Amino acid sequence: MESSAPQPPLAAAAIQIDSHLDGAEARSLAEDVLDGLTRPFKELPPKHFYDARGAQLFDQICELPEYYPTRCERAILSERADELAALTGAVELVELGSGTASKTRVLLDALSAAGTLERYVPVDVTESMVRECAETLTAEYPGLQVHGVIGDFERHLDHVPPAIGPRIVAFLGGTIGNFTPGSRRRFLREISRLLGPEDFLLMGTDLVKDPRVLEAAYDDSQGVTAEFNRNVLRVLNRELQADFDPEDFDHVALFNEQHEWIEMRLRAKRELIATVRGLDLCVHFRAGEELRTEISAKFTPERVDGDLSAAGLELVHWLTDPDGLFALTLSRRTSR
Ligand code: AVJ
Repeated sequence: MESSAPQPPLAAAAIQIDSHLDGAEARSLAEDVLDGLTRPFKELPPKHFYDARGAQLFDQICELPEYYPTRCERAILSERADELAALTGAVELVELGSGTASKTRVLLDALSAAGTLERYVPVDVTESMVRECAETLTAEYPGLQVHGVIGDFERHLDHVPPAIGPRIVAFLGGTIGNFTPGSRRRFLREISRLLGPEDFLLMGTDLVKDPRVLEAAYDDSQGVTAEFNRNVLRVLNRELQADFDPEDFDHVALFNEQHEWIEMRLRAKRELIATVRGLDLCVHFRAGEELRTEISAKFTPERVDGDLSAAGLELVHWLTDPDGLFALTLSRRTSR
């Protein structure tokens, strides 16, 4: 299924947008809820946080004093983007989960200054974000082609257009941490299939550190993260006609030292039964029972390296902020 938005003549040449949304998103929410809320240890995957309100809350999280990853990643990018541009010679940037593309400009600026920039390929499930960033970026960078892919990067990587020259595939923000270890390697392997011999993966990973720093980043004093966490219940209420009262749940964030990941959970303040009408489902919570809503893995250099190698990738460059809180890695396919 492909569609191009009507554009004024000039922009028409610069922008192409393919949409791969076909109702599978709604089905996957239904499946995840049925599967996740009927288990002895209740769980939902974090991808369902991001409706319009969730995306807005996440943007607010990125501004919080406690939430360092976004700031650190942006600082590393600003510091090293020119070097990355020179090293890769990339003519195009593919960005998985591009969102508002706010950090993207740093890279586009560097590629543009190096004189190599030709195309930007944002991949995101949120149609409005892909369309808006296509409009603004083609206006900001004269001559830039934008080929947007509206879809889920876990399912639609096949629809990323073929490379037009050396490219950087960017997967930023530490989102790789949302995958469980096994599925993380599987996903990295899928990414590696997108890479030709001249291409690079640029990935952001949050690093293991003092648990107090980590836990504060996921349990901020203004309660924005708590609202973000509870927002998944509002998504269920709206999309699946559920009747959760988000205020029945406390926000919990803790660092699991054994797995080296942050877990966010929603803890029922009292015994309750929620109805999910769209699924004909009743869900019982004991008082204090928890629903896990996110894991966000934290990495050591060894773990990043191990995951990359397992996916057929080799580390080319390890970039970190002065405090060593966050890392950006540049890697490429292992040559054989
Ligand atoms: C967007 C997945 C990178 O795990 O830090 C922020 C999401 N969750 N605060 C992260 C998130 C709670 C974020 N990622």
